[in-house]
Amino acid sequence: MKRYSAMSLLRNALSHNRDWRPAWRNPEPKKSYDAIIVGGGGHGLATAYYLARDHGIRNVAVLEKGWIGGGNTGRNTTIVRSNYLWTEAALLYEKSMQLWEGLSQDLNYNVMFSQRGVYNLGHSLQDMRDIERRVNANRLNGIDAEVVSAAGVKRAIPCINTSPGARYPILGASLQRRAGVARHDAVAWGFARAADALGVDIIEQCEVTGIDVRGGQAVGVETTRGPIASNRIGVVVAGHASVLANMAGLRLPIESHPLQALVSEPIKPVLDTVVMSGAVHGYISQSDKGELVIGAGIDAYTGYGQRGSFPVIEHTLQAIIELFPVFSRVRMLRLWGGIVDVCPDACPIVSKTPVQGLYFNCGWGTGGFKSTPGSGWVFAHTMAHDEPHELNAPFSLDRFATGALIDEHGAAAVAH
Ligand code: FAD
Ligand code: PYC
Repeated sequence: MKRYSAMSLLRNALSHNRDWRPAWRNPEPKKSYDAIIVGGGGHGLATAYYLARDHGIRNVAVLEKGWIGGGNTGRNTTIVRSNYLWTEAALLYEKSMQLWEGLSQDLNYNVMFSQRGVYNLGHSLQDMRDIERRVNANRLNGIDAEVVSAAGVKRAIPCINTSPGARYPILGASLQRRAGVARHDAVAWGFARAADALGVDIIEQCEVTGIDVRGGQAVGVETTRGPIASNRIGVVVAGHASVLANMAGLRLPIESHPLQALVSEPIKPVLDTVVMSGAVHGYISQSDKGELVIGAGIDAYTGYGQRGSFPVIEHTLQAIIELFPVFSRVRMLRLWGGIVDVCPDACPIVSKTPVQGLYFNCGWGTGGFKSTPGSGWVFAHTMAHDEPHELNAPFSLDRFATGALIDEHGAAAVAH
């Protein structure tokens, strides 16, 4: 892979970037592929990368209806952590965390993974009991986690309000020090460039409009750029999972909801960690540009609009000001929404389907950015072997028939 030196950057700048090669090609779709990935978000691109790198399946197309990373990947608030309660979920997210820790080196692309820690605040005795239970469960699974007192929270985050007189007093928190944030666009671009270098065709402006199934076997897709054949199709379209499932005659236990986020005007560095509160219901970090990155819960209604309603924004900012009265005069700069795909147990589906050769990876809801590399890694395994990896076997579709649900609502952090 080509590395750019300071001299070559200077040469490119002086030549108005005339000789600068695009980071990935812009190929015409072929008539058929060994594997098709529908959806060019982080998860789809990661799947293509690991299919090519680890399983030698390189004749792969990623079909994206818009531009890569233009879905939830480019709209999320980038919190990465692995402090889930149940062993099945904890191990899956921890696999992802370990991949994050080497990702910039793997991809030769700086994804700006910053392990600045994530605090989950407790505001009642019951919150603190839940926090202790989760910290203990995490440690039993080999995941770093600790309980921090209110005084410890104040020492680490001087501008937070830990007054015992607050409406929701902070009694303590869980802390995962290896958790943090990353640069969302860079994750999509890094996986795209690395997958392209291994021969994967990334095809943007190519919407899948139908899935062809013959005799119970997936044989290809209809797209806005013509039909494309393949007997191995992975669908990774987040908020549109039910729409794609419907094309193959399947129904998924997924609801699609808007989830919003907003950023403030840039201010000087005041917050060098990530703070989340399930009870007050808001979360906040500060970006490298100085903007406060803020979010809360989903909009309760279902829909496909990439925007939400004003009451949720008002509630979100009330929560943040409750925790940080000092931010009450900071002005908000912009807000946006994505469409998240929510499962009844707040856990994903990474699974084979009743249609042979058709695989779905969805249901990550409000928390799938953190799992981008891990999700791609297990999904590539599932598609390559036609069998789930042991890490994603518990996340198969059949859990909704057997009842083996993995309830992670408590760790999902953003209520849904
Ligand atoms: P996407 O990035 O949405 O990719 C799916 C792609 O499929 C899209 O690009 C879309 O255009 C494409 N597509 C859809 N239909 C078709 C079609 N018919 N044909 C071709 N392509 C199609 N998670 C965290 O872990 N931490 C967070 O802090 C966090 N914050 C969030 C904040 C917000 C506001 C939102 C909206 C989400 C947040 N999430 C967070 C969740 C996270 O963003 C998602 O779970 C994750 O990014 C999903 O990645 P993906 O690649 O599956 O989906
Ligand atoms: O899953 O950690 C998370 C998260 C934070 C904000 C949205 N999702």
